[in-house]
Formats: sequence, structure tokens, C-alpha cells
Amino acid sequence: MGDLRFSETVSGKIADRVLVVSIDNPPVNATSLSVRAGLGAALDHAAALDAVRGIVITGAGKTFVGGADIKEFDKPPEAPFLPDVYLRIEQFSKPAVAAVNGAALGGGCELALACHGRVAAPAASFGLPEVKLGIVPGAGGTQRLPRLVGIAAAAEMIGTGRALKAGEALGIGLIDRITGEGLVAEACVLVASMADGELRRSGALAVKPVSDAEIDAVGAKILARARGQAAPAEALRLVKAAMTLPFNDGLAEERRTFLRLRESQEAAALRYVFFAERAVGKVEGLEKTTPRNTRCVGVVGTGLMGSGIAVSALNAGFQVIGVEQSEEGATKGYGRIAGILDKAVQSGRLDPAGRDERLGRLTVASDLSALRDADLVIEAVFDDFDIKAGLFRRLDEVVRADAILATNTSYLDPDTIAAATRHPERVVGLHFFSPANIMRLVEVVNCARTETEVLATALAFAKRLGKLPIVCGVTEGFVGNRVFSAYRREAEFMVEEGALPHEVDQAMEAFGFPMGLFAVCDMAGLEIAWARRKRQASTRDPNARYVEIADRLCEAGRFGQKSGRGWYAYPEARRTVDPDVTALVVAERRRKGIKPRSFTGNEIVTRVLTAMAAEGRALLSEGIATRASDIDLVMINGYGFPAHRGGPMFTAGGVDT
Ligand code: T1G
Repeated sequence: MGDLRFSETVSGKIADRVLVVSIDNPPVNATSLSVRAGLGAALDHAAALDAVRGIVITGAGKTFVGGADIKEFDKPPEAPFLPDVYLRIEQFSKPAVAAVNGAALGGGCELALACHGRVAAPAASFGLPEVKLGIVPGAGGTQRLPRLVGIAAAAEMIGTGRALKAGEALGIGLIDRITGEGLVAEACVLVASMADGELRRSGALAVKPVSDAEIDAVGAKILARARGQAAPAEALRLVKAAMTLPFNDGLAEERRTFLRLRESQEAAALRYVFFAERAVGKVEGLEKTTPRNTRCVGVVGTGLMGSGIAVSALNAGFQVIGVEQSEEGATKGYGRIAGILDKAVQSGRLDPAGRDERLGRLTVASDLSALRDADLVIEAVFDDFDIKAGLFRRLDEVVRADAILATNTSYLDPDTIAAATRHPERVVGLHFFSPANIMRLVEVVNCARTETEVLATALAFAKRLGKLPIVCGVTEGFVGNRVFSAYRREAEFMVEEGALPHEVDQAMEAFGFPMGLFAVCDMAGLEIAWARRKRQASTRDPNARYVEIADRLCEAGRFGQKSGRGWYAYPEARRTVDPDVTALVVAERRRKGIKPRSFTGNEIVTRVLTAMAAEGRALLSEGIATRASDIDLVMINGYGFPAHRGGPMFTAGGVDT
């Protein structure tokens, strides 16, 4: 941008006696060493020129500054250090104004906070997402933000790591103004207006004290969601410390905490997850493939899964045609989808205009012929082979030759479903997770005959839904359910050997899972898995170890929460350890002549993780999964594996971090 070069990534130019500094460090203007050095040199330049009455700092491209360079976190920090550069900006004798053109996250938001004024474009956003990386802001965020916006707002923002849009940032006093036109020019005007006045240094502002009760109220929700992670609690502690510690002491304590957490296993795990998520879209063999254009999406079956899928597609701007077996079914399906949108309006996540606009792109018919112009058709009907194969055969007759057929099956073999059609090359698996309008994960199943362009189109479609698409091959249960089955198998082995179901669940919940395995099974219902086990009985390897406790439960009519009892009992819907289950387990051990033993929580967790990782390695060696990190992302985003543990493959140490 500018004709003045301060480093490889920082340049500037003087306009109307203001030094306009631009950070240009693709892809997200991260504050790597070159940026830190460049900002320092820009300050030197502005300080040396009397003609310069202030500086404006902005970012090149669509991002202001995406934060510190996360790739540098595995290396020792190098000077100039970010806190020092920002302290220089804050202490600068001439006004410094941030012209925030896009995302100002982490160190980017802290840069804006260190300036004496902040002007934002409407598309700008502000966030301190460090807790999502297992760390805390390390360049003044925990001490400057509370001084600017108040303790409670700062605690909420830093504790959750959520990004605020420009409007909300203006509302809480984080920025001074929003301008649609001439962002840098507006920032220069603000510099000029400050030039002769007292500069507003965030660090020097008084902190309005709040009661412990007020900050604990904000903290309670954050800590509950943290599930044992260290960073959110540390972030809250530092924000609270802003009320008692002098600014520089607060900065020093923040820096110590940041450097300590940066070395932690949790931070290493969350960094791994960050880059793993950015890798999912890079699929070997698809680099040069252009996805087909998808505008109109068909969803056959608008029950629990289908209605969620339809809402996801509507939220992403697609035209959606749902199909049910009857007029009555179609009316119900439409009602279910509209109901989900209504709930979003009630919770403030959507405005009525947005709902109406989405419903304007929705039709639910009772005849498959309504799908003749669909670009992509997803089936979400009952998970039965004959039903799905029959449906695909009929769809084959109805849809355009270039239309894609996707199956949402969880356990059936999509290759055999594809083989039921005349064009198996246009069949792909899109395995959503319930509720499909909420859950980020989609397993994109590359079937034996799936055409490359079809796979690329399915992947692009899932990305447009804002999902985390993980490409995998065909095997029973794909990646997620296969690894989850290994978890269930090992858990049942330990129950047979002496642990009780609630002990296993307690250990996994202490490890960070929101819910233990047996509680999850009760929530999902035990009868579907039972039916599958019975179907598989004739082909099961007689030499393979098989635990029959779950069968005994089902034979006793214990199908889980919906029947009021399963692995647990649910009086008043409260999960309760049931002595009948303990007795049933003891009887099964006695029947098999097993002498029970006790298990420590650590042993339970280790056995489960080892089994999951072993299954993961099998999936990699079979070529079902292409990256260990994909397996970890599936378990984190589909099965509650705590992200701050990195996933089964990461914890087993089988991955490159
Ligand atoms: N450092 C290094 N690389 C980064 C990066 C970062 N901060 N942010 C993104 N990338 C890479 C990413 O890996 C990908 O690479 C490419 O940029 C595009 O990313 C002191 C210590 C800014 C909203 O947590 O949220 O500041 O795959 O696909 O969808 O207190 O990136 O192309 O090779 O996500 O347009 C805090 C992280 C850091 C923000 C853009 N900051 N980034 O989204 O692109 S800690 C964050 C994002 C910190 C200070 C502390 C998003 C984005 P590749 P992308 P996008």
C-alpha cells in the first residue's frame, strides 16, 4: 500500500500529516515477528517527524489482524514482544487510531485496544478467542478491555472467546464509531480531533468495580461450559485482577499466565484442533476438481434428521424441496421445519424477516417428481436397506442426469445402496449428526463408485452449510460410529471385569466428556443397537469376546430414558444408579465365572482411549480415514470428545502436532 516500508509486512504513507500504517501479512495479517518489528519501526518514523501528528493502523485485505501468529507458538517467543509494542503505541505521544477493516481477533483486538481510538467498518468484528486455544490474551486484553467496557462485559467476551459484530462493539464502548465509507479517512479525522487533546489511554482508565456476585454470575456459565479446561478460569481470574492490581502489575501477571498456558498440553491440543479444522477441506485428488453448482436441494423424509438438514440448507441460502409420502406427511414436515425456525426466532438467533425469507425458499411435496430440477437430493428416511434402495431406484427415474444423490445412512452400506441405481457414480454419503441444524459435523462418504466431481460438490455443499466436512471411505459406521463402537466395547469389557456403568461414566465425564457412554446410550435408546446386534448374531465371530449385559437389559425391557430405565433408572427424569442393573451385571459375571476387580478412573480412561486410538489406526491403515486429525475432529464434533484433549489419536500421541 504505502511507499514507506517498515518491514516485509508493514508499510505506510503519510496523508494529511497522518502516518497511515498498513499490515499486509497474508492470509490473516497475524502479528508475526515481521509485523511486530514493522509496527515498532513505524512508531519510530512517526516519532521522528514533527510533521506527523498521529498514526492510523489498518489491515490489508478482508482481515484487520487475525491475532498472534499461532504457528510461532511452538517456538520460543522472539523480541520485539507484542505487549511491549502495544505499550509503546499506548504510551505514544501522538494519537494512534485503529481503522478496523475486518476481523480484529486476539492480538488484533488487543492492538485496537492499545490505540487511543477505534473506528470500524460495518463488517468488522472484535474478539479475544484465546481461551479456544487453551491460552489467555497475552498482550493486554485482560487488563485494557475491562477498563474500556467494564468487568462483566470483558469477562463474558474473554471467557467465551466469542466475536462481537461492530454494532455490539460500539454498544459496549469498545469502539468509537462505525463508518461505511472512507474508513481510513474517518480514522485520520479522529486523529486530527485528538491531536491537541488528552489522549485516552485504555490502560490508564479506571476500572469500575463490580461485586463478586456479579462477576461470578458471568463466570458460572463460562466455567460450566469449560468442562475442566484451565484457560477460561484463568481468563476470569485475570479480568477480576484488573480491579485490584495496578495496570502494569496486571499486564505482568497476564504475561506470566499466557506463557505458562502456552506450554500446556491443553493449548497444544487446541492448536492441533485449530489447524486440523483448516486442513479438512484439503482433500487429495480434489485439488483441481471444480464442484458443480448447487442451488436447489431436495430432502426426502422431513422427520427429525430431514427437517434439521432442510433448515441447515435454508440457513445457507439454498432453495429446499422436501418430500414426504403423503399430503398429511408433507404438511407435518413443513410444520416441523417451520417450527425449528420459529424456535430460532424466539431465542433471538433469527429475526422474523429471516424466517419468512427462508420459508419463502421452502416447499414440501408429497411426490418425488417435485425433485426433477434439484441439483442435489439427500435422503433421510428410515435406516432400512430396502426402503433406501427402493427410494434411490425411483429417484434415478425422476432427477436430472447430473443431479447428485446423497444418503444420510448411519450404518448401512452406501455402496450397495448406490448399486441399486443406474448411476452409482452420482451417489455419495452425507452423514449428518442430530440435530442436523446444530451439529457441525458431516461425514462425507466417498463410495466405491463416487465420481470425483460428485465428491467435490458434496464437500463444497457441506462447507456452504457451515459444517465441518470430514471425507471418509465406506465401512460399517464410517469413522465416528466405528470408533464409538470401540469405546462402547471397551467400556462393556470393563463392566464385565468389575467396573460399574456409573464408574465408567464418571471417569469419562471427569476426563471432559459432557456425558459418559452408558448415559449417552440411554439417551439414544438401546433398542436400535440391540436390533443390529441380533441381525449380526449369525455372522458374529464366535471366538470374539462378546458382552451380553446390554442384551440382558433390553430383554428386561430397559431401553433407556424413553422407557424410564436402561443402564440407569430415571425417576422424575433424573439419572440414577439402579441396583437392579448392578445385580444384573453381577449375575452376568457369575454366569461367565468372572472374578470382578476394581478400576481407577485413570485406568478406565486409558483403556477407552487406547481402544479408540487402535480403531483409529485401523481406519487409517484401511484407508477409510486419510488423516489422524480427521478422526479426532469427528470424535470431538460428533461424540463429545473434549477438544482440549485433542481427540483419541492426539492423546495416544499418534499424530504430528
Ligand atoms: N496464526 C497463524 N495462522 C492463522 C491464524 C493465526 N492467528 N489465523 C488463521 N490462520 C491461517 C489458517 O491456518 C489458514 O491457513 C489461513 O490462515 C486462513 O484461515 C497475544 C496470543 C481470522 C476469522 O484465534 O479465527 O492472538 O489453512 O481458513 O475462514 O493475545 O482464521 O490456508 O494454510 O480460518 O477467512 C488469536 C484465529 C490467536 C483467530 C479468518 N486469534 N483465526 O477466517 O480463514 S492467539 C485467533 C480465525 C493471540 C494474543 C494471543 C480465522 C479468521 P491455511 P481460515 P477464514
